[in-house]
Amino acid sequence: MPKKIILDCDPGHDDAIALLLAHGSPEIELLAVTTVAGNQTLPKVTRNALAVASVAGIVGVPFASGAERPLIRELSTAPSIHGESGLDGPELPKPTFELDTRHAVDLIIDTVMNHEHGTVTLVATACLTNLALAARKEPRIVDRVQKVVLMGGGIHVGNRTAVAEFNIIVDPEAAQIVFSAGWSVVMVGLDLTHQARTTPEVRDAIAAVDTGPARFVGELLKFYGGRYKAAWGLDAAPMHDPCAVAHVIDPTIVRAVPVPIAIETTGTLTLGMTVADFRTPAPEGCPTSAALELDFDRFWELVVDALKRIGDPAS
Ligand code: PIR
Ligand code: CA
Repeated sequence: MPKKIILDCDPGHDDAIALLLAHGSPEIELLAVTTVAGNQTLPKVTRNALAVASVAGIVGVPFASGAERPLIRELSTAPSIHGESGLDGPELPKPTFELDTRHAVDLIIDTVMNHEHGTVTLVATACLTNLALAARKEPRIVDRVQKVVLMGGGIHVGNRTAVAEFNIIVDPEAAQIVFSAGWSVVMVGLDLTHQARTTPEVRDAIAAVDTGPARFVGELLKFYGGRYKAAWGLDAAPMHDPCAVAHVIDPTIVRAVPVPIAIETTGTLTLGMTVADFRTPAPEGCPTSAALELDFDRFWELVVDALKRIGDPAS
């Protein structure tokens, strides 16, 4: 049985690839896609999600837009990595369908409530505003979802500050709600995603797929890689968001260990830090876990195979 997921995202180059991976993987049934302001403003990331849907030939999946700003703080975006559009590089095709008329929070709630108990996984690759609002608006979803798998945080390293990762620090109060709600949370943070480097061999393997969507990914990687090189001096950019989808596909590829994790919401130097407590073995039933170890070859094989399966939807 494929895993049913809702993807909450802010495309975003790596979000776009996460969406392609989910769509092109038989292990995943994509129930809905929701957007939240983060990498860029809400109208931009929503348009980008629809553009990726049209590149990938996704049809019959509801897309809805959600929170346009964090719960309490001002929105801070990431144009230095993702550009002014949020998805700079390739030409973005026109959407082929319209947004669902519901707010993302209502689409998440309806989708979870309309599926059997314990069958829906929430995959979040952006800040956690929509998930926090959904958990507050309809608390029954907390028990009902199978788990939350999110790209965010980092135990040993940050990217927005020395200790905080972008998706968490943009809306730390939302992250605190999500991490402490009681549902099972798998944190796929920078400890893991910094191992998923887009090496020249990986770029060649994607180029060899030689389809419209694969060329689209190639152009995304060119822009994103260039920005990572300029900002971080890296020759092979880390590919964050698809790692969360890969964990759902096969948890032996993105391996997580149970550990209590709390979110810092008041620190002056540590705001947005994901504080993991490794002092003692995790207590029985610990709801949070952290992904620490990536099977690099099998991860990229998933991405390449998904692109092969997607083929050329336009032709
Ligand atoms: C933000 C991101 C990626 C790189 C930087 N420097 C900033 C976005 C990605 O979309 C991913 O979800 C997460 N936020 C990584 O921090
Ligand atoms: Ca993202």
